Amino acid sequence: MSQISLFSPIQLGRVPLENRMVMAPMTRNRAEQGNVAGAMMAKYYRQRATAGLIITEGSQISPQGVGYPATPGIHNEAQVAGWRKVTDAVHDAGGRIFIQLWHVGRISHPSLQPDGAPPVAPSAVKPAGEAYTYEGLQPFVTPRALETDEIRAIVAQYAQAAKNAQAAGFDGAEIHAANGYLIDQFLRDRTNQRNDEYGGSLESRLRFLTEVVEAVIQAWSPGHVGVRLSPENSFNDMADSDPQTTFNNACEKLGKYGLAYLHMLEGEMLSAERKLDYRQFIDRFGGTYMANNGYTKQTAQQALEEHRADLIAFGIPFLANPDLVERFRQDGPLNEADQSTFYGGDEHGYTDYPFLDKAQALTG
Ligand code: 8OZ
Repeated sequence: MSQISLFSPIQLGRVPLENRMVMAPMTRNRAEQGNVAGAMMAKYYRQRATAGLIITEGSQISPQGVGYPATPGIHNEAQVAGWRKVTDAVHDAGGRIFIQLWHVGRISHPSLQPDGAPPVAPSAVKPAGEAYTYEGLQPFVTPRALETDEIRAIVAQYAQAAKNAQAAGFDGAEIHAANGYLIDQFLRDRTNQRNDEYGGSLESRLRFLTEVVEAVIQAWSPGHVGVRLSPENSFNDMADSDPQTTFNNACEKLGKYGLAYLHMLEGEMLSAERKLDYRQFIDRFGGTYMANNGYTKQTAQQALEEHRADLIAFGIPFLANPDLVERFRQDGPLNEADQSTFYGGDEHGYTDYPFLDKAQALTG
């Protein structure tokens, strides 16, 4: 019997992939003026096109969705044209690429918002901590709770962003419902204290997610759409009183749409520990499951063999090793990631990580 390996192909919804190694979405703060993807981003993603699938950094669905400097958007023509350079570069190198659709909700700052307005959220609950702004770190402010009608308008913006992504040449879209951003703020009860149809009961907390999913699959097709969740990640001051139940229900609902995949950030960001029972999430979803967070070649291979995942998303390893697939194939050495160049800056720490094969670096 042939073993499933990281290097075996897989059909991801409507999209065939050459291997099961996914480049995880990572914010790199290198968009150009107007939050437009430029040539430097096209080069970075092209260098990583041997991943079975690339998932881009979060890309805002609206000006209100912005939470960090120099992060790309997908809500106007210039941004679509910018991303077209990226998708062309990746496709030219034989890769596949999904865009991650993002609205940060309360994880923003008036200085990043249209007209200097406060950020929006399900409820007026201020996150602990500080926002990354163009003027440096500044304390978070109390967000404004969205009106019910505004929520419906944001759902429509997700659908439009998916159409824009299609026009930009992406192979699909991942809905970012993880890590304490807007959709996650609706899912978890620390941040959702509403008592309309979008909060109160668990059923109501799940409504915004399911409406966004329904709008996006209608705009594109279920086989081109994935969703990312992070049930126990406390990043961005998040918590839920009963995460196993909340996310069991979310996974069961998501399982009914025939999505391309469910992408799970397991555990706390950058930790190997898992407190929740992910088997319950996998079984309730029932479709293609992409695991993420702290996997090595060995633990990834083991997860595939034990049917704890169908694909593995690698973040920092892909950031620092454009040819991670080849390095894993050869059991080659890995470059070390330079944390000081993760967020913002130029080509340094972005497009200058070396390839094993120096000739490849020149054409990359
Ligand atoms: C780290 C720094 C900035 C943004 C996420 C988009 O957690 C992010 C992010 C992570 O999904």
